[in-house]
Amino acid sequence: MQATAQIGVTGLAVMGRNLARNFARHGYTVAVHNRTPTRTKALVEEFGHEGAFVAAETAEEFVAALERPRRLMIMVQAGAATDAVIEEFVPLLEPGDMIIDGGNAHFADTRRRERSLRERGIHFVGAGVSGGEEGALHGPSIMPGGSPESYAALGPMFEKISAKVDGEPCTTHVGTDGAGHFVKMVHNGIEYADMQLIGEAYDLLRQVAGLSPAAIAEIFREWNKGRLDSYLIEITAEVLSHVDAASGRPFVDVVADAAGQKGTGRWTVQTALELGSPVTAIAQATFARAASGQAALRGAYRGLPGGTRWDLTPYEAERFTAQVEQALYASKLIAYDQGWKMILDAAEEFGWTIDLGAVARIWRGGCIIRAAFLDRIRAAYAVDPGLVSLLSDAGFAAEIRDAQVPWREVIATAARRGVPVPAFSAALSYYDSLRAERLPAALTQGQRDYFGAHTYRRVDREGSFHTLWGTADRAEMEA
Ligand code: NBP
Repeated sequence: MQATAQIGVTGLAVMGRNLARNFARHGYTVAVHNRTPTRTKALVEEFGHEGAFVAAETAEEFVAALERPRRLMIMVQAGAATDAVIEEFVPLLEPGDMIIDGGNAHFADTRRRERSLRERGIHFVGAGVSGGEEGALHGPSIMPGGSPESYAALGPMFEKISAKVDGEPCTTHVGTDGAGHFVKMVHNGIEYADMQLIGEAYDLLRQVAGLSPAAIAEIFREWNKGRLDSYLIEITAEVLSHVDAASGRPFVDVVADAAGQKGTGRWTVQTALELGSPVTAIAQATFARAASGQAALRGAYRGLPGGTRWDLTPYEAERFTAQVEQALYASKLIAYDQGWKMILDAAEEFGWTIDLGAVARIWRGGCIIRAAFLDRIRAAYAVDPGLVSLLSDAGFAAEIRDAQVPWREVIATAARRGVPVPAFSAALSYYDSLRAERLPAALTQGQRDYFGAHTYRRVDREGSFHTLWGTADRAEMEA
């Protein structure tokens, strides 16, 4: 077989097939391969007219079809399948060739694979791909990690097939080894938080303001014209205005209220615990999904006393709606700030150089959290690339200042009424914790020293100290 293909895609289920078509539609010759060859045949039969495909039945044919250095993209199930495919192809490759894993790999697996393939002279690029099957076909957000040399060879291709916003591609070289998959994981964690916050805003408007799903859909449409403008707000309005054909009831009322997850939110929280990154809003969003699925536990709690009910007048409902918008925006700002800080913490831990403004740029299109808001984040980093927090930016700080009263009133109302707002509350508590002059962590240190002689530091002197709690005079000694 003649080596004519600039890129090869192996794994032709929904994602791989659509990415292969996207490359072909942009003028690349694409070698295509799948473990089960019927998928390869089906792709070429159905979409062969869209561009230049080279169908390969065997791994050897596939590799032989690729121009050197070879660019081989794997789009198979994450985990063991990805390792199996790597093992199958590596003996057929040469130093300088590139393997791109576009699956949803855990970043630690990507780091392991990159290290092992580097020793064999092969560039391994863990690339987060966001946007689902539609994004894969029409323009995803692509988050590649790996060596700078591999990005030099792959970047122009990714830039062509990715989503574009204001003419700029939604891809960049995120960082070395697992940085791309790490950033994709945090994207999904932020997505969990964003969805949960929107869910809580809906629940408040429904339960406190007494509005119907259709009326709330209209409110979301209005919000989507302002600073909350985003794909998630847009689809929320669509879901809320949908009426179930079979029952004639609002769609949202006929769907079981137990939310699923594929595990990327859980990975974000597990990793955050290891890094010591307090991503509380993301964690609460993940736990909220878990709680929704605890049927027996919910049965045990159902009927226990809750808050006090009272009806709002139309004027009060309108005022409350405006307050919820403020609370949603402020909480969202905090959730994003937590995600960004987690990326900073990981960059320090793993030695990555990550341009946080570029991360905001590549999430403006193609992916699930795409939003006008990300342009603001990008602009904030353009002014100060070293921002420790989004709230160090004057514009965001002013918005959080303006949101203070409504943000707190909404959460207080939710508590009085007994409406659960785990992510709103987590965001506000995070904000209050970090702005506090003194935290009760001092007391925690005292307790730790009392029961475990863990020692403490003092505010007025250098060194580590331990109090002899069991003695009459409780003397302090330097540890
Ligand atoms: P799936 O995750 O459903 O995987 C199916 C593909 O994996 C098929 O091509 C299958 O081959 C192949 N495969 C399996 Br399973 N085990 C294999 C093995 N041992 N050796 C070789 N091939 C094997 O496909 P997908 O939904 O298109 O997703 C592909 C990747 O992209 C996944 O990692 C996914 O997490 C990620 N992703 C998915 C989305 C999405 O919206 N679906 C979004 C972003 C990222 P076969 O045809 O022979 O069974």
